[in-house]
Amino acid sequence: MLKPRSTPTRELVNLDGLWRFGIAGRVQDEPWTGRLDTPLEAAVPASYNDQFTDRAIRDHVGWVWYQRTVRVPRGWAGERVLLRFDAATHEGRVHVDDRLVAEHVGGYTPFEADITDAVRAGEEFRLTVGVNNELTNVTIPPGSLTVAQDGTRKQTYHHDFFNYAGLARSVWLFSRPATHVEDVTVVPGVDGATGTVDYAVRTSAPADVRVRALDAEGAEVATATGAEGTLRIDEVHLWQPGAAYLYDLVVEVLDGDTVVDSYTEPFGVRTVEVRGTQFLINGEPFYFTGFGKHEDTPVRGKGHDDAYLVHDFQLMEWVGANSFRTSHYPYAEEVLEFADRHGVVVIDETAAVGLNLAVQGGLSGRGASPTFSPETYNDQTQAAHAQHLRELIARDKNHPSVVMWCISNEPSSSEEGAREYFEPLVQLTRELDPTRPLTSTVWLLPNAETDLIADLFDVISLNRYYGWYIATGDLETAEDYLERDLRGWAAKYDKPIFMGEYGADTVSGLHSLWDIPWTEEYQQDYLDMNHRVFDRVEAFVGEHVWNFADFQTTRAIHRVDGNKKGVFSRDRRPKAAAHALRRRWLGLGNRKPGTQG
Ligand code: GCB
Repeated sequence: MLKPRSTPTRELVNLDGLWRFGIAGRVQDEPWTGRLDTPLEAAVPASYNDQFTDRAIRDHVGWVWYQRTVRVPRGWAGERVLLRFDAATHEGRVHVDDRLVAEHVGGYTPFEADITDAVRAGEEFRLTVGVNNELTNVTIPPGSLTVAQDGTRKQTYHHDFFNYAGLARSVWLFSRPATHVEDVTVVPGVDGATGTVDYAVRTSAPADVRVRALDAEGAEVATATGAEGTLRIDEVHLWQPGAAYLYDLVVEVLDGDTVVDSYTEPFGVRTVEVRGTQFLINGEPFYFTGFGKHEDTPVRGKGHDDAYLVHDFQLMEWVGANSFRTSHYPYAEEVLEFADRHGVVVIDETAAVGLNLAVQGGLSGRGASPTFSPETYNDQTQAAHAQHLRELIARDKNHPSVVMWCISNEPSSSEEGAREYFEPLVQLTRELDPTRPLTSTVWLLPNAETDLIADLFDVISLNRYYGWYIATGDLETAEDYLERDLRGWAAKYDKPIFMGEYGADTVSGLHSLWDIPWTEEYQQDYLDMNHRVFDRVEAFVGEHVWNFADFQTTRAIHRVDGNKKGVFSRDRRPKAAAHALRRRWLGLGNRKPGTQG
């Protein structure tokens, strides 16, 4: 789905700001039929949970309502008028005045509604949006929902991060010509010094199409007509990790000589390939350094914030990180665009976190339910996962920063049914995007012998906590376990091995002379131990520390005011480990430590 942009034929109005807000049960029934009966206002974009002092709002399970009035610009008569929600977490229902105009399930991908027939240029309408935060066995991410006899809804989670919800990303009103560009796909390639750009344009109705590639200075470097084709860019300027370069693809829909729609999609020319145990970008071995992140800040929750965006990327550059993973859901599009412009490499992850009842069962002492079964994660879950993959790839396929899809985090990959669940999803992802490698992270228990799905993927991504959850506080034993584990995978598979997560909770400012978990010294020693092992394993292609920053977690997990595995605190101050990582990562030049540049 194309990002709404202002172009010569399209206009855009941002609807962020303060909206009337209330939770179901405290506002009238059918709140879209009139003015929302509430004293509250909530900021958009931001999760609603932490904006208020009321626990009933923070922990609310079910629908909440947002409302504002919107005026359609008077010059839009004759244009199609659309609403676009960058995200409604996890389900959205949109009403224009009394009319339902859109419903969408999935909290981290955008959706739009053509409201032309419901509004008039120059006039106002009432926009009411319901957002539901419930997670069940058939949502992505999944959760468990129980309803008590008195109707109280209780939500439990299969992930540790707080279930921030609401309108955490921007809302837009935009105009589009009736005959327009619906979609653009750009697949770059390299042929010697020439860039090849396969493009495909979908229009809303049969029409002539012209495309022009402009370089960063705006000079036209290639042009073609037709909805599909290949552009050739001589002396191409590659998009490189750490040295971004973007072209623009200007797509025009023509009626004779008249341009009826114009849309500009930025793109980069780079290649990605897995060959043997190497991960190649532009034909060069690439070594990932960086983090698993979260969209998480005080007060805003998962709300997108440009200041944090800039600051987080500054910190990543400062520490020498060349990449990050959008753990555990697709991030705001602004984040990927920023990564595109600044040469930061992204592993783009779906929201499929928690397809794993083995972890929960073990911890609760109730015994594990089977993860994949008609009562638990079933065909409907798989269909929701497939739909999520379609929406993610439709949104992010043209970002040069995205070098790999991570289709799930820590599923129960050694359990019966895992293969049947994942094989069709892997196949679907490869059909949707034949150009990017695929991975899925492996949780701490399956090893090379017990895992049932690793062969389906191109890169083996391991999340390992030896020295934290296993062999806690005993880094010698942890080192031995880790090395044996990694060598097991290296012996079995001729594939790159990547550490998707490794980390130790650390309270900023807590120090000790001794090797004591939770201290800043322990976090450093823990990371050093991991790095010693990584550097001994040849197939190793990168390391993403868990996590970039401390983040808020759900109540039902043993944490001290959130997950403290951040290398930076939640307010982005460096722990000692940040300085140690900086010493290791700066100057690596995207190369594995110890290899020649
Ligand atoms: C994991 C999960 C991540 C958790 C982390 C932890 O394996 O992927 O979401 O936050 O462990 O700190 O326990």
